[in-house]
Amino acid sequence: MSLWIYVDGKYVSKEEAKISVFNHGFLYGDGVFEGIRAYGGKVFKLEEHLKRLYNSAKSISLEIPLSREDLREKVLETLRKNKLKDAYIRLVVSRGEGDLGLDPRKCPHPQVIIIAHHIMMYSEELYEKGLEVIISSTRKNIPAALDPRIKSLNYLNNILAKIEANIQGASEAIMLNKDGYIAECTGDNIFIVKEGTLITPPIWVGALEGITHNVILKLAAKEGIPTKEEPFTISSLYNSEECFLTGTAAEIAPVTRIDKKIIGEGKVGKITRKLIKNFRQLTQIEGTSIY
Ligand code: PXG
Repeated sequence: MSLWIYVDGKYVSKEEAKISVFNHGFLYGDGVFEGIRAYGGKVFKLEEHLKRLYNSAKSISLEIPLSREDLREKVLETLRKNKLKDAYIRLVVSRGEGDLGLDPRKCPHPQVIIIAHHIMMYSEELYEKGLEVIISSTRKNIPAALDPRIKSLNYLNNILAKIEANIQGASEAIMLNKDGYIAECTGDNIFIVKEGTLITPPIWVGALEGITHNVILKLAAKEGIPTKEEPFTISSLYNSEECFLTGTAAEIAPVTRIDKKIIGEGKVGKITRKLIKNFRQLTQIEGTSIY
């Protein structure tokens, strides 16, 4: 059975889903995107993802050619068309087709693409054992150049960090901001536990305001786990009791080794386990119904 992909108002098969070589998303990384998940027939945090998409688009002066209500409906329709209940949804809005020249005025029709498929970031074994990650030498973009809050199609510095992780045989790369504070990973936010307190870098350090990150802060508060949004350094990270990453694709991924150093007791920590359990429960009960 073919996969149906929404491209500019039409559903086309995976084989037919093509974009122009003059699309500025392709030529210049000029566009925005979202990665969304559906669990058991419900889309998790759909409104939050749509809000972030429209905010990212506004920040780059990109007008999404659909209202938020229409786009929400198209996301749900794409899932129904593909008969999906558990899925990964990639929503891409690019500047659209233009010419060889970066002036966005040459692109009169921004393009909307919705792909709904499956995703598997890490094996179940890695979630049990914990990930081995590295600290990358590639820094985050400074907000004055490209604000990390914008979920744009420009992921090159994150990709460079990911290549460093690949070379070192690690699953992920932690990225620092220009001042050496821990910011986030290539596609995930980061949390540590210190003396029982859950700590995550404030968004201004240079991270995307992760939707999973915000869910975790709320779940921790509900459990009575103290939380703090506070900048921290490499040394604090190495000496943390627990560490985990959060993202729509990775969900909650425990980290047990950083730069070959063992974190805490070298296994998935108690607070991490609790939050994974609560997160999984939440994804099963909350969300926008597809059917
Ligand atoms: N930081 C960055 C740089 C991201 O790209 C997150 C943090 C986590 O945000 P959410 O809202 O997802 O909790 C992201 C999210 C992919 C993929 O295909 C990437 C993300 C999400 C889903 C899929 O690599 N990045």
